[in-house]
Amino acid sequence: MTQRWKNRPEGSNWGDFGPDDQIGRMNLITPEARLRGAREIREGHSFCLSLPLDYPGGNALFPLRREPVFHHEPRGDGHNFNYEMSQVSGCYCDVISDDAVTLFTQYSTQWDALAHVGMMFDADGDGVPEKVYYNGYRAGIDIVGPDDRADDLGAQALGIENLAVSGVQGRGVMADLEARWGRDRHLVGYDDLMSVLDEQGAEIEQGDFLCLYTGFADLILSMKKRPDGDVLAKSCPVLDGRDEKLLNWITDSGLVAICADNFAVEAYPARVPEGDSFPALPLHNLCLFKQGIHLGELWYFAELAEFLRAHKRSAFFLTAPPLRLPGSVGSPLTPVATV
Ligand code: UVW
Repeated sequence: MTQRWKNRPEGSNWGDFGPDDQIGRMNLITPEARLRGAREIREGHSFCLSLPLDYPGGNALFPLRREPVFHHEPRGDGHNFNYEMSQVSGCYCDVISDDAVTLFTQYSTQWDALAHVGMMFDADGDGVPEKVYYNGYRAGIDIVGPDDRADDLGAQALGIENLAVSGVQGRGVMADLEARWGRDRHLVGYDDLMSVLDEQGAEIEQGDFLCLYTGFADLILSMKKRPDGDVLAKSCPVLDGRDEKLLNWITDSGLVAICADNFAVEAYPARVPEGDSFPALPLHNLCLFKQGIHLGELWYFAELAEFLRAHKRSAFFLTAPPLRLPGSVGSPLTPVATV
């Protein structure tokens, strides 16, 4: 139990959940918050909130290349696929298939771990900025990359397995941005978001997951694994990470995560890169670095949104654990909504 910082970033909650905390605002998912979510189960229908994990297809969306994008290998070398157990013993009549998958953890429907985005920041107060993550965890010590030449690589702290063991369930609240803007590009700031939530009669309470339906994942599906980056960059409403009022509301709202059906939750790049140093992804900076708010990206909401519209509802019970992948900075997942 040692505090890892002397300087706490302005607008951060570092230390509020303890000096060793690694799950941030997910601490606000209390038994009461889960029960409030469970009370949204009224009809017993459920919806899959994941894209097929071989979507979007290609690399057109990503500022950082994520390769190999998705590689599925039915182990067809005669040992693992359609393997006749009679080869082990003539008495056995079973036939068994195995396979392997290689996938960038942030390629398709995913959670960002708190180890995904940090910042150059002077946490020691010695006047020298260094690479720091949520709650003061350090690059090279806690988040260890190949260049660090250490034995134990990966997120030794803040990895996605911390989220997996916390039990990710609670009340999801949909902000149906697609209903307002369709497939038109629109930068959604605080006033826009509040107006959509008001119109839906939706309210975010402490411990809720905010889910943003923008239509982006539907557009990706329609491109049949050949995503057109230019079209996607000009389509669909997306949060405006430059809007300070929006960022302040996220801080004050008590929400535990923001889950969107687009590739970065916020518009990227947020602004033209010139002048002083600033985060390319200001909403990631607030959420992952300062507040410990997990981000879900490339989720799939079309059928759930249709149901909620038809039933004039906005809330549902959400179950969304990541894979328990030790040391990983993100995870694919298959979230489920129950209504
Ligand atoms: C980046 O593209 C940097 O991150 P994310 O996958 O969180 O959008």
